[in-house]
Formats: sequence, structure tokens, C-alpha cells
Amino acid sequence: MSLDLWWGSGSPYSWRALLALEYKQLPYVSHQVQFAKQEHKSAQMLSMNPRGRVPVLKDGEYVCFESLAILQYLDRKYPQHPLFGGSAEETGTINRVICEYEWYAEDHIQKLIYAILFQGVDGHMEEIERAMSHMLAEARTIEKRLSSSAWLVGENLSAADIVVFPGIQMLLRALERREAQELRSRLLPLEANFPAIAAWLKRVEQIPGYEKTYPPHWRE
Ligand SMILES: N[C@@H](CCC(=O)N[C@@H](CS)C(=O)NCC(=O)O)C(=O)O
Repeated sequence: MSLDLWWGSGSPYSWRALLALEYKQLPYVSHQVQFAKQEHKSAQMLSMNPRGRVPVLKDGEYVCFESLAILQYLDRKYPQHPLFGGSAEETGTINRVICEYEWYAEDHIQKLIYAILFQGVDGHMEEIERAMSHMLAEARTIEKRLSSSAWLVGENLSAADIVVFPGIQMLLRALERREAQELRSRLLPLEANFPAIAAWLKRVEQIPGYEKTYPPHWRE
């Protein structure tokens, strides 16, 4: 086995791949690409992923990109510490929760992050309000699931937790910005408004190797 992962700091999709590798306790060579230097668009990167995006996983001669595909590949190839459940029903539910997140929550989370970090909230309040209310509805669904279970699906961490976790962390980080002052109070403090999500975030942070997955530039 010779695993290589190319990833970028602060990329939620890269974070998924890093979490999966650490959770499965697989040894890998880590290649952090610098977005600012356009390293993800180098000839070497484009030869592996013509879209010039990270994460990219290489296992021997096999190359895989798209974070969800990487999780599925790793789970099939290296079944220890399974990510997609132990039964057909669990696999179905894990994939369902992932699809629900990607279809009904992710777009709104991205819209909020983009508005706060890049576009600015002034003049865009109507679309931000819309994204906020969709995001809050999805957060309530997730809160409900986590109120009766430690993990999003089943008895253990799964791909569902790994897919959802980085998106929520990105949003929480964006909400720390001064520009997000008004929006912040709808979600925060998380411990008061969404206590089960707050406890779950701490649980994910306990997985061995978590520290190695934390976006390095967030520590600066
Ligand atoms: N659907 C892809 C998304 C990958 C993606 O968009 N990665 C971003 C970083 S978060 C990227 O590499 N962006 C560089 C670019 O678009 O130029 C996945 O799940 O892996």
C-alpha cells in the first residue's frame, strides 16, 4: 500500500479525505498544496485531476478525486474501521444522510460562507436570509438526529459524520468574522441553540489523528 493525498488547508472536501485516512489509521504521504501559489493547477495536479481541484488520492497507480469517491474507495479497499456501515440498511441510511446534506444544506452553507468571506453581506440580505433559514431548518434536522444518537447514523462514526463535519466547521469559522455579527446570533452559542450538534463536534474532534486534519492556517 502506498497512499498519497494532495489537499488544501481550509478545503472542506480535503478535510473529509484527511479525516477518513486518520479514522481508518492508514499511513499516507501528505502533500499540502498552496492555493495562493496555484499549486493545485500545476501540470502534475492536472494530470491527476483535470479539474484542478483537491483532494486527490493516489494509491499506487490508481488515482481518485472527488471527496465522496475517495471515501468510498478507501472503505472498499481498506475495510477496517468502516465508514459506510455494517449492514445494507446502515449503508443505505449513511448514503441517504449524505445526499440530504449535499442536496438540502451544503449549497446554503456555501452561500453564507461566500457572502461573509468574499461578497460582503451588505446589499445581499434577502438571499442571505433565505440561505440562513434553509440552513437553520437543516441544522434542526441534524440536531434531532444527534439528540438520540452519538453519531449521525449507527453506533460509530461514519462517512455521514465525515461529510457533514467540515462544512459546519467552515460555517462556524466564517460566523466568527465581524461582518457576520448579525447572523451569528441565529446559530450561536451552539451549546445553547444546538446542544447535540455542539457535543457531536467535540466527539468528532476526539478521533485519533484529528489534530493532523485541522486546517493549518486556522491556527495562525
Ligand atoms: N466536489 C469536489 C469539490 C472539490 C473542490 O471544489 N475543492 C476546492 C477546494 S474546497 C478546490 O480545489 N478549488 C480549487 C479551484 O476551484 O480552483 C469534492 O468533493 O472533492
